[in-house]
This record gives sequence, structure tokens and C-alpha cells, in this order.
Amino acid sequence: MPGRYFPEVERTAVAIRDLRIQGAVSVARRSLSALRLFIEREAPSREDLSRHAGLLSSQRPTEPALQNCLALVLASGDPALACAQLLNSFQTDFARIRDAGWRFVPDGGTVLTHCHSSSVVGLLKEARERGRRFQVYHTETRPLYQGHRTARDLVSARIRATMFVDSAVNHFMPEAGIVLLGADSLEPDGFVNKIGTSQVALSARENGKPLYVVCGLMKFNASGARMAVEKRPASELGFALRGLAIENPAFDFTPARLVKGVVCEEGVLPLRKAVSLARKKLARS
Ligand code: RUB
Repeated sequence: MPGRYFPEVERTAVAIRDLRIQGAVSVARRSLSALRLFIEREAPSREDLSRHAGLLSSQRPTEPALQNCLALVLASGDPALACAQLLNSFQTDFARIRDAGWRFVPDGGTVLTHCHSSSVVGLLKEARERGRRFQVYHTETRPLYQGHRTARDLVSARIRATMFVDSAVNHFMPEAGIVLLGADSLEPDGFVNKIGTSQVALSARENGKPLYVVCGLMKFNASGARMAVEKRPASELGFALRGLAIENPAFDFTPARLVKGVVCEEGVLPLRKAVSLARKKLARS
């Protein structure tokens, strides 16, 4: 990281890079909090603010929520206020997403999920608090095991959870009633989420299970180009051999035809409707 950075922004960037802060919402929220502190303490110039925003956004290239938030902060006449308002709106949206989605959790049934999504876990906790009894099947999520976070969250919320290796998804899919997945990027023709999501979606379709994406509209990729997939270091796989190539993509794309609906702050909507509302929301912001 060349040049000097405000320590809290630098610490946050490193934690995002190392996935100690993970998931699109947490990445965006923690970045906004660090930037707000920077602005309040240092009253930086526009140029320095944009340099710090650049440091944060470059850690995870497949995060439109972060990129949309940073663009709004940089365009604002009062960047500290913009950070505070965006942080607030994540909270409001989170409550509305839980409210819109908890009824979809089948009483007495099984939900299947992949990776760790704070949006999915929040919705499941809401369903539990509203009296739904259900169990969750979830993957461990190689190579960095974000499924362990899902396990901890569910067990501490007293939700029955069973974890298995990623490649067991198709084996367990017939027992699932519904598939709930998070998203990093809502795309005009689908969504991008943790690597392996498209396989989960294909298995859901093959087994006739409804798949919902739980995703705030701030995650819309308005760039006009498909979100680039972040390539993570090969060392995360924990194996090396001379002559062997290793690929470690962090995310993959799932097409809209495999998605039954998007659970967002505007309700549970067909993906194309969610996309059109997301465009309007970003234009208004
Ligand atoms: C996390 C991941 C999550 C989405 C949504 O990937 O793919 O499903 O980010 O999470 P990583 P949330 O661990 O590589 O960040 O609902 O919390 O925004």
C-alpha cells in the first residue's frame, strides 16, 4: 500500500483483503464507518478522500454495494453525512429484507444455503424469532470456510444446522424445501455470489426447489458490464506442485432463469423487477 493512509482505513482495507471482514454488506458498512472516522478526524481534501476510497474498493473488485456507496460519498457535498445516511439505510433495508422474507422459510422444513451471507442469516433469525421451526443445510465453503461463520451464527441463534462439503450439495438437495442465497452483485440478467453458487442453483433447478436471492438493491451493478470475478491467491488452496496450475475464483455468475425471486427491501420480486427498481433507487440517490 504505497503512501500513508489513515490507520483505521488501512486496517479496514487489510481486514477486507484477508476476509476477516467478508460479505458484501459488511465490506460496504465497515468501509463507510472507517471513511466517516477519517473525514471527521482529518477533514481530508477531495483528492485524499478519493485516494482512501480507492484503497478500500480495490481490495474486493466484485463488490458493487461498496463501489456504489463510495461513488455516492465522493459525489456528496457533505461526505461524512453521506456515510452516516448510507450506514443508516443499510440498517433500514436489512430490517425490510427480513420482514419481506421470513414467511418463505417453511415451517418444519429445510433451508439450504451456501457460504456466509448476513442477509440470509438475518432472515433465518427473523423466521426463528417469529416462531418458525426449521433446519438449515449449508456448505463449509472452500477454500476459506465461510460456512463456519454460518454455522456459528445459526447455532448461537438456536437454529438447527447441518454442514457438509461443497460437493455434497446435490446429494442433500432433494431434502431441501427452499434455497436461500446471498449476492455480491445483482446483475441485469442474474446475480454473482460465492464460487459454487451456480452449481447450487443448477442442482436446485434439477430437483425442482425454489431459489431466492436475499439481496439489497444497493448491490446492483450499474456499470453496464458483467461484474469481473475476483481471482484470489492460489495459496488459499493449501497445495502447490511444480507444473500444476491452480485457479481460485472467488465468485461465479448464476443466470436469472434459475432464480425464483429476489428478497429485497422492496419485497419479494422477480429478478427483472428488482433490477428495474435498483436502477431507479441508484438514480435517486
Ligand atoms: C461472501 C458471499 C456472500 C455475499 C452476500 O463472499 O458470497 O454470499 O457477499 O453476503 P466472501 P451479505 O466471503 O468472499 O466475502 O448478505 O452479508 O452481503
